[in-house]
Amino acid sequence: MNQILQAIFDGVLDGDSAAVQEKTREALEAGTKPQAILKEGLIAAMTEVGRRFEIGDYYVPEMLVAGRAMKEALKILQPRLVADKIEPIGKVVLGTVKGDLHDIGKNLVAMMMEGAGFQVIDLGTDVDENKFIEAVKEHQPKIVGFSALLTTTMPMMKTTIEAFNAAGVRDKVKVMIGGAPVTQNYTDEIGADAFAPDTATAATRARELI
Ligand code: B1M
Repeated sequence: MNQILQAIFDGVLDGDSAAVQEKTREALEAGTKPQAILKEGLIAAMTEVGRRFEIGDYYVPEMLVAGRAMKEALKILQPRLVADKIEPIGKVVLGTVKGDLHDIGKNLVAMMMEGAGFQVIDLGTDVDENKFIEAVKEHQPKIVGFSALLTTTMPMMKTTIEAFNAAGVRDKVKVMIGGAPVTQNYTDEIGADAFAPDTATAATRARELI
């Protein structure tokens, strides 16, 4: 890893938002690809934050400041990650499921989908099944995406699909799911239409779905 990417990685681990922003700008000016900053700097650091949390080296406050540092850097990267505005090819409603407050991955997926030409309606975090159903009725999207980062909130994806069935809206949309604990097996098990392990795949799958 080059020096600037290493500094971004270290800055996220330290939760040093100012340093991460400065180094992200520096990296872009030096010609580093935004995708490399994202993958090798920011996402790699978040993976390490998660590992440290798991072994008890980090606690929630450390995860929180690391998350904030990453979000600030994403604001700088966003215009470079999202292609120039093109004619929208369809609407996507996105949200993190009920009980879950993680939004960094979802925000990235939103960014990539916008880049792929979708109009994204982002419902935020802690979105219950009724809010998803209301959004489907109001916006009539082609795709609804659920994100979940916790094994305890992942079952809300199933609950939400069941609520879609009960409300008679399931056949009006394609459902895409993703997030760290989500797998293709789980996708098949709950009858979702697509799974994406990362943002690039999410944009590709979304295009395939419509
Ligand atoms: Co939390 N947290 N956290 N956390 N956190 C994890 C998820 C955890 C794995 C850490 C660990 O133990 N190693 C663990 C979950 C364990 C489990 O369930 N098995 C955990 C825990 C336990 C918790 C709390 C319960 C801690 C506590 O309070 N005791 C708590 C829960 C709060 C709640 O949600 N109710 C909690 C809180 C938090 C913070 C608020 C402090 C903060 C979130 C800040 C924020 O999001 N605004 C936080 C963070 C930062 C993390 C880690 C460190 C990083 C998550 C992240 O942003 N990753 C995380 C550890 C880890 O994942 N390594 C952890 C970077 C992001 C780009 O990746 O979100 O996976 P990710 O998204 C990817 C793909 O999954 C995919 O594309 C993205 C890009 O590749 N993707 C989709 C995501 N959504 C998609 C949707 C799609 C398609 C693809 O289609 C619709």
